[in-house]
This record gives sequence, C-alpha cells and structure tokens, in this order.
Amino acid sequence: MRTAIFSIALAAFAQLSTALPAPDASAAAPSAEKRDITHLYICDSSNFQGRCQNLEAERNRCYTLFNNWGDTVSSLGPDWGTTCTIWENNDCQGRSIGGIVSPGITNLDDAPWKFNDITSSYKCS
Ligand SMILES: [Ca+2]
Repeated sequence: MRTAIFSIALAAFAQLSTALPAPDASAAAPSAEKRDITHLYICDSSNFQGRCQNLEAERNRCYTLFNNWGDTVSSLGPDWGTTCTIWENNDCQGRSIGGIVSPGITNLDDAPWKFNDITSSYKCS
C-alpha cells in the first residue's frame, strides 16, 4: 500500500515537472531588437479622450498612420524617455512638430502647435 501511494506521488511529481515552463534565455538578456521598440499613444480627441491607440514604434523609423488615424489625432504622448516628431503628410513629409516627450501634448489645437487633425506620420527615437 505504501509503495502504491509513493508511486502515485512520484507520477504526479513527474507530470508537474514536465508542465513547468522551460527557462527563457531571452528574458534574462533582452535582444537589441526588443530594446529598440517604443510607443506613441494617440487619441482622436483632446486630453487623451475618444478613440485611442498605443502605437508600437521601432526607433528612428518613419510610420504613416493607417486604420483611419490620418488627420484625426488631437492628443498624443510617447513612452517616458522617448522623443517623437509628427508630420502633416505621409512618409514624414511636410510641416512637423518635433521634441514631443512624455507626458505629451493634451491638445494639438493649442498654440504654438495648431496641429489638430493634421498628423499623418510619425517617428520616435
Ligand atoms: Ca481629432
């Protein structure tokens, strides 16, 4: 009887061991690619209201807004430690506003920006 219980316990332990996740090497040493990703949070209304999305951005890469985000952004802010520039045209062309840092701009309609519903592309570093 004692042997039977021991066997069941051993079997249960073996099953538990195989269920444990394998050590993740990438968690200990994040890759350069992971470190180069930041975010720009955009909203179609001022004060971070309305439709919002936290856009993923690879540093120093230009992104053109899609999903009906073009010419809608009224407030935005990047991750802490990130600086972003926004442009009026696709592919980071035309008039721009640079030096945008956390917590961002609560109303792009305000002076000196006057950039409400204009943003079409962005780049962060
Ligand atoms: Ca808007």
